[in-house]
Amino acid sequence: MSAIRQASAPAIPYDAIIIGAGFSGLYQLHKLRDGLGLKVRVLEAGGGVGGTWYWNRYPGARCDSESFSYSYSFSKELEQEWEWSERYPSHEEIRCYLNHVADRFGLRQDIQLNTRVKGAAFDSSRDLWTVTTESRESFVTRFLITAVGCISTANVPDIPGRDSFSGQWYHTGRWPHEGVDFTGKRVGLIGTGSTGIQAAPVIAESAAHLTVFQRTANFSIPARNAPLTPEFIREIKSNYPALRDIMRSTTNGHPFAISQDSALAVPEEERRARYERAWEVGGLRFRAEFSDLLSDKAANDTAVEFIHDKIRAIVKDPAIAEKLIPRDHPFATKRPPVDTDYFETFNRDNVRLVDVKADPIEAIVPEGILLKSGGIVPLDIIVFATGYDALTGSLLAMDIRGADGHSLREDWAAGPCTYLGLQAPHFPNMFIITGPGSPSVLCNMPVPIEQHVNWITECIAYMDAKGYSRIETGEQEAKAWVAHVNEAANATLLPLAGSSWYLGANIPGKPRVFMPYAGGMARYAALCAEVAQADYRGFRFLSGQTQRRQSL
Ligand code: NA7
Repeated sequence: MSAIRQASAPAIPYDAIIIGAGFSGLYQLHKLRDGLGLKVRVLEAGGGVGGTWYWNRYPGARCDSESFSYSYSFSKELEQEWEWSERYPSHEEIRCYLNHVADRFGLRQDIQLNTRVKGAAFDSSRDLWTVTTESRESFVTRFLITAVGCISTANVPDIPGRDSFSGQWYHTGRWPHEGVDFTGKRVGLIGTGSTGIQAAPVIAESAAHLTVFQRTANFSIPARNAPLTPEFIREIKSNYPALRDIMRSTTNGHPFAISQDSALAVPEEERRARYERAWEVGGLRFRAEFSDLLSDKAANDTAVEFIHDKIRAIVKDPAIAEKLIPRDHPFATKRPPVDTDYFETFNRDNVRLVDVKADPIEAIVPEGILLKSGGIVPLDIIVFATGYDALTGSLLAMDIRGADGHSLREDWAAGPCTYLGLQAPHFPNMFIITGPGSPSVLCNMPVPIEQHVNWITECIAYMDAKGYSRIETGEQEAKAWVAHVNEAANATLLPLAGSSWYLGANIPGKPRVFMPYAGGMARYAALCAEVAQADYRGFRFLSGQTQRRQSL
């Protein structure tokens, strides 16, 4: 606890309670405890650290950011001692990395596992939060920091008859730790987002038969995953500062620059040759080949046409290829998957594609999936790769009550409302890491995570130095920020993907609001820094109960 608090404040059990022990919770603990000397506890629902990566163990699960960039930058020693083995890290390797971080920085002693937070309530008379868990423990704390991840609350569609299924079913985000043996089984995979696209080729290799139930055809770029060579690792390790500079200077936090060239400004032949090269290089770099793929529909159409041709060239059966060709959204307006042999999988004899837009899933029956046409697809295992209640699901699963009894669920009934994605009005002393209204899922996640954690830590240090007990933002600030988030999204093609989880459109009844900040990571970080420099413009600080106004 800081000197100021020790001298003037009554004994308070915790300075900060952090919810979640993933990438963000681990770093936030390190910064507050080891940087500011605060008393901090992390409450984590899982039985281990890792957050999203603790739960996501489905076949083929790996990150689509390149491994060396999907890492912390705060410790030069950590950067040098950790060795990634492949271009994209597998879920096992990411868990190893995060467990190594937890051990190396002595974090475990302040992390309480198997502890699901049920709710939290703010006491305005004392400027303190009381956090309660499902096992009825409670914790009193000055600051509440949610590090609950953006894609952690599994969406299992409520298909009639699910519980009547005589086989096994699994959601990819709740995968059994012991794995699932597909040998000799007839497997149904529902969903063709990043997850389904990663899982299908791996499941097809061991299952007797795989049926992929596709509602919306998706774009995918070959990942070109491969082991990293010792020379490459040496090169990365000697260039980390420059690579981190690139990551912090781009819109999306990835370690490559986005081309300045418009796709429309180069002759067709050159454009095709460039797409061809980018396809061979693979991964999210494909999107960076031209500057305007996400801002100009005609430019985007050139990428769409190229990818359509690739799907036609890879998939041998022209009728199946046509079904796999995405037509309802521009390229990269939904989170763009990267794959290993996804389209090739449909050339296998043991794989079938069912277009559930043409023949919808009517029900799950004991023997498999019943389609509207009356046909039954017989199955032993159903895998739901049906995504998440993203960005708000995990926050609203808790009953969070702010000042004057405000409920986060009620306040956000029409959509999330935050200032900078960092705080909601009426929820003083509560910070949200990579919440709605921040760049979060539009980026390589460790970049916004480190930026948020650093900002929150500096803000708390500032408050302690000034003797403030409360920080809160106002409705005007949040409304203006939400308007800016909309404006930033509307300057891109992103809202054109009507069924995207960025818009909440994948969850029945969820308000359709474009949630992440599309104005770019670098611009966002500069804005946050500017706010901090201007004595936290848009926030109000109070000392004790004196309600002294600052900044607003
Ligand atoms: P996504 O991207 O939300 O994909 C979910 C998929 O499941 C998508 O194809 C959906 O079709 C499909 N879906 C959802 N509900 C149904 C029902 N009821 N019937 C048929 N199909 C359905 O989730 P992922 O797990 O793949 O990826 C999430 C993120 O994790 C990813 O973007 C990376 O950031 C990591 P739809 O497109 O809605 O028609």
